[in-house]
Amino acid sequence: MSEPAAGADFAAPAESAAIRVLEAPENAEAERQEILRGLSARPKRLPCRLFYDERGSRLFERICDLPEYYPTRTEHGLLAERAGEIAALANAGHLVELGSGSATKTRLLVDAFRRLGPPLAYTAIDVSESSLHIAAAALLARYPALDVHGVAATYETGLDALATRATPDERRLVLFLGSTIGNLDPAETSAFLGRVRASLAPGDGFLVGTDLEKDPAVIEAAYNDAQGVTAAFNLNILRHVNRRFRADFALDAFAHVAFYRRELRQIEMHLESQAAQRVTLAALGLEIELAAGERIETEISRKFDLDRFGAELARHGFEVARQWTDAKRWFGLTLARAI
Ligand code: AVI
Repeated sequence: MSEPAAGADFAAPAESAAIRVLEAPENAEAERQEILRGLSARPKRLPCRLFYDERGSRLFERICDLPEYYPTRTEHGLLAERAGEIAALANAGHLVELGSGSATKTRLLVDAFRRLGPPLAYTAIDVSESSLHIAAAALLARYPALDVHGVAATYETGLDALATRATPDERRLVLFLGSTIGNLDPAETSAFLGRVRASLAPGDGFLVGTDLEKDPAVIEAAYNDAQGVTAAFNLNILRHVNRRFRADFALDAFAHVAFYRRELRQIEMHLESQAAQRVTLAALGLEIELAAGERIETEISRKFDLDRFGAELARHGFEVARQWTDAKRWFGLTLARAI
C-alpha cells in the first residue's frame, strides 16, 4: 500500500474507532483491598497506576520531554531507526499496543508496517477510555483507512478478551513500549509475561522497550529533574487518592524522594512525610499514622540487562528474534516471538 498524501490524511474525519469498555466490577473491590493493604503495610505503598489521572497523564507527557528524562527520546530514536526492520521481522497484520501509546512512537511503527503492504489493524488496551479516544483520533487523522480499535480495560482483561480471533491466521505483534515493564516487580513481571504469552499464537511477536542499567547518576537525574515536574507527578498521586477515596492527604506535608538501589537495579520514588501526621481515607474506612521522615513508596522502575531479559522471555515461551540498543547502550528494544 502506498503512503497517502499527508494533506489528504489530515483532512479526514477522525473519530470512527471502535472503543469497547470492558467492565470488570471485581477490579474496583480488588483496588480497594490493594490500597488498604498497601497503606497498612511497612513500608507503606501506593500502586503507581494511581499516578495517571488526567492531571498525572499530562504531567507524564511533560516528563517525557524533560532534558534529564532520556528514556522517551532514546526509545523514539531507536524506533525511528529500526521500524522498517521490526516490521519486516514481525510480518504482522495486527498491532496490539498495551497502553494507548504516544501517537508519535506508534506512528513510526504503523508507517513501517504500511510500507510493507498488507492491510493493518491496530488495537490499544488502556484503562483510561479518554486516552484511548485521544490516541485513536490522532491515528485516524493520519490514517483514515486504518482499522483502529480500543479496549478500555486492564492489560490482563484486555489481552484475555483479544485471545479469540476473528481471523485465526492473522499474525499479531504486541507492543509494550516506554519501559513500562520496569514498573512491575519480578513476580508481577513473570505473571505478566505468562499472560502475554497465553494471549498469543506461535509465531506472533512481542516488542518490548526496556531502560538499561547505566551510571546511577544519570538515572537519578532523570527522576529528580531540575524543574520539579517529576516531584509534582509523584505528589499528584495523593491528590488523586484524596479525590477517589475521600482522603485528606495534605500535599505540602510530603516531599518527593527518588534514589537508585544498585542491588535491586531499580530507581524508587517515595513520598516522605515532613512531620508526624494522621490521614483519613473516608471511603476506605481507614485512618493511618505517619511518623516524621516515614515514606510511602509510590513507584519502582527497574533497569535491565538485555541478555538477562532475553533469558526471562525464554522462560515464558518466547524466543528473541532481535535486540537493538542505542550508541550509549542506554535503552533496549527486544523483538521476541512466541514459540
Ligand atoms: C511509565 N514509566 C515507565 C515511567 C518510568 O520511568 O518508570 C514513569 C515515570 N516515573 C517517573 N518518571 C517517569
